[in-house]
Amino acid sequence: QTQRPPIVAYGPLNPYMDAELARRFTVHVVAADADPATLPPPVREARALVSFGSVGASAAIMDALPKLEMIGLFSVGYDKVDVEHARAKGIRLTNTPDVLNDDVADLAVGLLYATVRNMVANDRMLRAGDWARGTRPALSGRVTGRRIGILGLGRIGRAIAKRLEPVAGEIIYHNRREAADTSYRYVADPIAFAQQSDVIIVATSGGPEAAKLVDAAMLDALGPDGVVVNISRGSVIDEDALIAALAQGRIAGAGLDVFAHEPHVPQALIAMDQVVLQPHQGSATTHTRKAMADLVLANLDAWFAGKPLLTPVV
Ligand code: 8YV
Repeated sequence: QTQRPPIVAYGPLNPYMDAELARRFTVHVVAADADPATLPPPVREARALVSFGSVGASAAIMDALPKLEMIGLFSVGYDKVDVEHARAKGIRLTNTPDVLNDDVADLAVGLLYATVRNMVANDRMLRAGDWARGTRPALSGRVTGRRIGILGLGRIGRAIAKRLEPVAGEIIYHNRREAADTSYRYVADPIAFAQQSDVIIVATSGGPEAAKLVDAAMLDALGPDGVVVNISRGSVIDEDALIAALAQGRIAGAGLDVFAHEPHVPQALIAMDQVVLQPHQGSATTHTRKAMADLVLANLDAWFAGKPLLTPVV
């Protein structure tokens, strides 16, 4: 039997992934918050690094692993990877696009309905016995007929738009550039986009270009009946501005799967009934997490067999 190549895995990831990695490699599991400078010599032999969205790969971990050839990321988003550093060092990077589109889009649509129809607040009041005691739940807004603004019409944004097409009044989108292959209406100016949207669904990739793209001005343009759903990255929304807009009724509600400082969620959001919160669950189905793991493994297998990477970023 040939020697199994050494790799580092931030983790543990999930049982399936951990077992499949262990069959192929000598795996050094490293805690996400470990100081790369203190990694012992055997770990420094690693030829690949497996990581996930919220940890990514810093310049420091790349520098601490002198034999690192590739990074297999267990997420589509690579905003926590120092991509320029990887490029400069000739380290390849792969992610997991497409396999998670459907489940992330499903969660976005679920969050939209749950938020607009007050489903979670009503569930809480029923469980508390208020309905039985005669409290009449407040009437809610509606989804059907409303103008849906997709912020970031990429792979996931399109999957969301497709699901909402049968019920939306109109679907519009804002990207940095107009997309060639869509009939949805493009709105180039972010404020005009928010003004024309009843609901904004954030589906753009994270990273510095999109940081705090949804700010106080955009929320005010969305207006008091407006709802924000975010399944992308918490960094895309100015979280303090969002909390202020919700608290002052300048927008109606929010459905959030992602936050600026996960797993920390501001107490102000937790206390709000007009907000539906999820602990970053977009891709978190058994089906999709296996598909993501298989894609990471296929990229690693390709690399160590000298074949082209399946889903390269760098
Ligand atoms: C997860 C994600 O956070 O793919 C992404 O960009 O945000 C997620 O699927 C995650 O990295 C899974 O471990």
